[in-house]
Amino acid sequence: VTSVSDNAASYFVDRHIPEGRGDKIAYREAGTLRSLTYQALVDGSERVAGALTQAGFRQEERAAMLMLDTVEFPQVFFGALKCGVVPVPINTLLAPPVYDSILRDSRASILFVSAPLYEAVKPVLAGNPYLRAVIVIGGPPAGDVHSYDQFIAGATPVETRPVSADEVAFWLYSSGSTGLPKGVQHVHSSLKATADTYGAGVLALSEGDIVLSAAKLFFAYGLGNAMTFPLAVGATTVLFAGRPTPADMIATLNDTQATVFCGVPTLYAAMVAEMDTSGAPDAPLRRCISAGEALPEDVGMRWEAHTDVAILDGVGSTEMLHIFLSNRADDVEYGTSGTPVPGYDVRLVDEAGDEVPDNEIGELLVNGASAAGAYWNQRSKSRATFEGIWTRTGDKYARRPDGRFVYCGRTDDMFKVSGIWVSPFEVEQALASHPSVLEAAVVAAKDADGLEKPKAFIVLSGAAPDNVEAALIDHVKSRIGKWKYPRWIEIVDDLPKTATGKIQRFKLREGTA
Ligand code: 3SK
Repeated sequence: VTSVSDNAASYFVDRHIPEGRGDKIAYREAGTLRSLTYQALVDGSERVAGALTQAGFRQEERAAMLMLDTVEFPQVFFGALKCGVVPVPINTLLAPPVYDSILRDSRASILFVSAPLYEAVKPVLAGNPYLRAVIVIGGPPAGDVHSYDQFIAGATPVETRPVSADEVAFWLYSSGSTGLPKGVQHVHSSLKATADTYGAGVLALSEGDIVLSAAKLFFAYGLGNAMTFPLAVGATTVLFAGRPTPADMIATLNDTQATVFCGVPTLYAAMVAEMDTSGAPDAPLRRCISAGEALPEDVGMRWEAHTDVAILDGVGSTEMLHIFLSNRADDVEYGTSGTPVPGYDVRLVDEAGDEVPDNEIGELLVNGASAAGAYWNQRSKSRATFEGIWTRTGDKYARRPDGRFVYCGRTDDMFKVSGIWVSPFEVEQALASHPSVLEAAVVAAKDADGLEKPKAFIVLSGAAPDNVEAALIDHVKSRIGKWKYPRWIEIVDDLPKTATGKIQRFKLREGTA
């Protein structure tokens, strides 16, 4: 059974016109004069749907989106949803080989790319067998590449088409422990499920809110914060397209008078340090949230001392689309991930699958309506993660007798930097491809704020060349992505290994190698 109202675009976009919000600003870009009313979002997304349809793109084909957070992002995302094309937002910080792998894996037939990101993806376009069109946002057309303005110019608008609530709406790519990204498939109803649970129950936005999310729209956390949650209530979202430096975030809070701020621990730590010298923003903040990695207690307390607003730390995943465990505005305990968000059930299990008692560590499993169906074309990984109604998170937690959950690490060696997954294996492979490196091992180490960053142990292939550390850092950035480079490099004679030759990363972590 299909219906127009089951298309997520109907609830998040179209509904605002009969509800009288046509003239209200849905999006405003920080630092530019560009904004988008709810009416312009409806019209723009219908034009994108028309342009896609008239250019021959069909239901279920994938539209890759390598896009900055600008007003075109929601128009392309919902335009695709409206005509049944599946948008695939992609992390904008990756390197060409990873773009190549995602574009091939998804078999995207059209790519929307923001002009400043075009050079990063250009090297992999010519050899791609699936792409039939590349649309550049904010750039002039050249050769086979069309400009966005040109693409939508003559399009006849297409209204939201009926879909089934269970139909795949969009994909997000999530890093895996082998470093190969997996396409996480989400259905139309998942977007509203996160808005009805975390959005309504924890964030509790209202129409008068102005939301600023430092987490970008390509990331599940940012997609909820800056798209579905504000659109669910008819609020206004501020889009910040650049790198969110602490000074820029404070200035943007001031300029836009934002009421809600969504950050990640690394940024909160840097903003707190900035506020120690330059003072707190004077925006009327009423909600601040954090996810991506555990928020250090000290960072939460210092932020609250500066702003008088608590940070609600929570945990979510790309597979569950948004946050399912969180602190609440009237019940914050820093150093914990809080309690299950209403609408989600969680269990902690041991390796045999049996529930563990309070205060014992188990793997966190979660059940909720926003769970993804599967990873695209990855049967065994899908089966290992999506077990009936339960989704395995790979996170180890302990539940305290008061019901709060305390993060205890990962079941694998993965860790997060600024809220985005890093696979040690992937960084090691990038390091090992440098001619000066014989072997490499990477573990998470804590910085001065207690936040995890990659640390590399390197066995050199010969005498150390000058500035080998800087050369290795540049090499990693250019191969796998800008945030994954090792912040510390230690040159060692050999690496600790098991009898079968596996690196014993735990020894490096503990300093017992
Ligand atoms: O990392 C998280 O905690 C998170 C939160 C919301 C959505 C997605 C993710 C990965």
